[in-house]
Amino acid sequence: AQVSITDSQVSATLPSRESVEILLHGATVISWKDASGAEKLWLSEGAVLDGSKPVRGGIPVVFPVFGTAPDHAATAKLPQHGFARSSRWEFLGKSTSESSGTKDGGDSSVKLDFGLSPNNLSEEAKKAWPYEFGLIFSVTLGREGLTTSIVVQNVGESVWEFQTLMHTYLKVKDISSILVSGLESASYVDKLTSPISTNMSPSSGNLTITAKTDRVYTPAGGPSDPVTVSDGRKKLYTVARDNLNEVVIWNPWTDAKTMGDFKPVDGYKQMICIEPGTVRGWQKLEAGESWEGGQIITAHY
Ligand code: TA6
Repeated sequence: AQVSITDSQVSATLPSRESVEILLHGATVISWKDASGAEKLWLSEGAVLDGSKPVRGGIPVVFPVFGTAPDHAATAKLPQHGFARSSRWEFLGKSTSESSGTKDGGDSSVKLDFGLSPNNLSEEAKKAWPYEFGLIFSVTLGREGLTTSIVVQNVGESVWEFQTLMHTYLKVKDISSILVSGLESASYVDKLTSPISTNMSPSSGNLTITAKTDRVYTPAGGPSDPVTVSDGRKKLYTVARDNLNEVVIWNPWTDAKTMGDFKPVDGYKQMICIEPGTVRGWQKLEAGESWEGGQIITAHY
């Protein structure tokens, strides 16, 4: 694999031509292309990439809180979705693997590791969340897909708790023909109702996106049931989870026009956010403990 490192990003390309680009800002994956060069992630044309704000698109890393949690004392003072996506991470290194099956030889996958700890945080973030933590975010580019995983370590003396989520913007041709399956008989929180309601999704049928959608699903099958995004009968993506109990489905629909960095304003027709995470309740970490979770995205086209 070819890996190039600049002051702002790390890029990797496999011998079979798949590629990935990750900004050190937020350890945000901003591009994932298949062997033909087709981009799989949606990135706003108005995305700010200079580190001054979270990236609108790609795969922002959400930690230690999903959304805002005004009634959760430890994270109430943090910005929406926490500080991980707004901090400058360190590139820790790469490792490649060569599966015997590679016909043309060469690496069949490359793993890129990124680290975040308190000394990477702004003073205000450290004051707002004064816990001794370590994060390792890994991006593994393979021939069939992309895996992103996070290891959360409590390197301090006191217990603390967190939420984490991978806020993945998947690229689609036309949202009006998209079907999402794998959420049958899952309970979900609909964030667009007030008061916020908890519902059961139908035991059959696919979810279609025909308006603004913002739902936190907890699939009944546990933290590994895959979610599949199809365009009509054609499978586009399968998103499997590892130790992440929830998956958030979001599309801003015409509210996109209220977000200055969401460009073009009708770009919501070309994206769907499928966001694996652990966001209902809090993961508790005792001193010295660590926790891992991840997503495995397979692109079928
Ligand atoms: O994942 C869905 C969500 O929580 C939505 O409620 C919306 O706020 C979206 O994240 C984007 O949040 P952001 O802070 O990136 O604008």
